[in-house]
Amino acid sequence: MNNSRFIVVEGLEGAGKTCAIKQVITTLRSYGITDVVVTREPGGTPLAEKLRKIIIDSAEDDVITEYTELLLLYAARVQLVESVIKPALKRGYWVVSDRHDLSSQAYQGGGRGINKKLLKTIRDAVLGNFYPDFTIYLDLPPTKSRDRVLMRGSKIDRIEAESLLFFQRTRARYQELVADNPSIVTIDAKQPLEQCSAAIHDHIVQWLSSNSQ
Ligand code: Z5A
Repeated sequence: MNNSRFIVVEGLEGAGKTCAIKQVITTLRSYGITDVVVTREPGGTPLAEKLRKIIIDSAEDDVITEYTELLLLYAARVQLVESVIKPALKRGYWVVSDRHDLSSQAYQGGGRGINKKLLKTIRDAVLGNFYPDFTIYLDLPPTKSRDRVLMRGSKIDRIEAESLLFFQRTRARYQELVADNPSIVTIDAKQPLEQCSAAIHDHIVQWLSSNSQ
């Protein structure tokens, strides 16, 4: 039996997921864990990357409905889980993902206001008992998230263009879900990057040691 694990980094845009993933990999490496596959959602396979483009691009002549968005996200997720994540875990690789199902619970459930029961039904139907082993949630107020996205200077995509209220609802749902789940830790993403990285390192170390017994 191998002891590979699935780790997810979550949070609003600009929360620092990219840096957090680098820190996770560095910490795992310091424990001799070097077989690591890094992926992202939506995306991570050729088909899921095509779906990502459809999901985040604006289509003025054919506006994406909330349920279309939701189903596209799950289509991309299932493709990634079945063709990349599960096979990697089976081969003994650790997997680190930039977002996973918690994003749908927060953005589509909180931001869009899609019914929680419906989300759970879809999740359970397509993912069954597949869950991350450990999730790092980077908590950032939407105003700060917006500042960082604007500072980045790149084109604003369809979801990033949503209102501040949308991101407030998304963050509130993240906070609600995190409070309920002991496999998720929260990092204050307002802190300077070095402090975020140190907190991530400490949480991973703690989690690894509590899992090695
Ligand atoms: N989405 C969804 O709705 N439902 C779902 O189920 C899934 C996704 C899976 C694409 O995701 C969109 O899909 C996303 C949610 C939706 N849309 N929105 N809005 P994505 O993960 O690809 O996109 P993103 O969240 O917009 O990525 P991002 O902007 O790259 O976020 P990040 O990786 O967390 O940020 P970063 O690149 O690490 O940092 C951004 C900048 O902030 C950069 O200049 C950093 O240097 C700076 N930064 C980061 N941390 C700090 C700290 N601590 N201090 C100061 N500056 C910092």
